[in-house]
Amino acid sequence: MADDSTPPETKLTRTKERWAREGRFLTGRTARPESERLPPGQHLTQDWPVLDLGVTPDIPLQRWRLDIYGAIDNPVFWDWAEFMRQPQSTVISDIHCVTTWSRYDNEWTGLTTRDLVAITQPQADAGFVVLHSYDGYTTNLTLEDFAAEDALLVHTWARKPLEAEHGGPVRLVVPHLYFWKSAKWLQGIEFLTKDAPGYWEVRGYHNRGDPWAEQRYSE
Ligand SMILES: Nc1nc2c(c(=O)[nH]1)N[C@H]1C(S)=C(S)[C@@H](COP(=O)(O)O)O[C@H]1N2
Ligand SMILES: [Mo]
Repeated sequence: MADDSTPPETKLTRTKERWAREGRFLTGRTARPESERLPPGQHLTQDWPVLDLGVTPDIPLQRWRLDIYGAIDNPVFWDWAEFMRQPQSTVISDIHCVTTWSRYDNEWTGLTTRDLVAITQPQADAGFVVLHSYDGYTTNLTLEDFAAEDALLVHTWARKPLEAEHGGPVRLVVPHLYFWKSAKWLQGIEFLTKDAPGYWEVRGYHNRGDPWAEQRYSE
């Protein structure tokens, strides 16, 4: 369950913190999405690696809840049936992970963040969003990045229920940023008037994470 305790360190989280200190994988090149599909320093993979803090929360659908709250006019606290009654969209997009793998043409189905914003009505001074996950993970986005046209809360991948190892029952997908911004096992979405850096953002990773600008690490 999500709580306020810091998730445990593992070999992988320690390695990734070291990469941030060393500036690992930075190429110094830049590329434009229009001219090249693969961002600088990335390589293509056909399979779909699993990356997380090392714990896969088990969330039966009858216990699953999504809390959406903070600087919004219409907070919602959905159970599974209510969440599934929201508007449904399907988007195909590419994944770019900061550990340098990319995966093309993933078919995602769920509630777009645009529809979510229309439902919850962020207040005029709400410029930031923090995602809270069932494993204790957090990550932050500007409201603008969160509400990107192709971002969505996903329950279905390639027409099958999203597997637990990839963040099921529900994860966020924000395709235009490195994949650490796409929180798995989503439990809460908090709208804020001030930015609040999340798990990786306070451990050497970039606050925004644009793969085309190679925003891997914080300065
Ligand atoms: N809740 C949660 N979400 C998370 C993470 C995590 O540890 N916990 N890891 C992030 C990172 S670093 C990556 S690269 C992607 C990996 O998603 P995947 O395992 O489906 O490939 O999930 C992101 N979302
Ligand atoms: Mo990652």
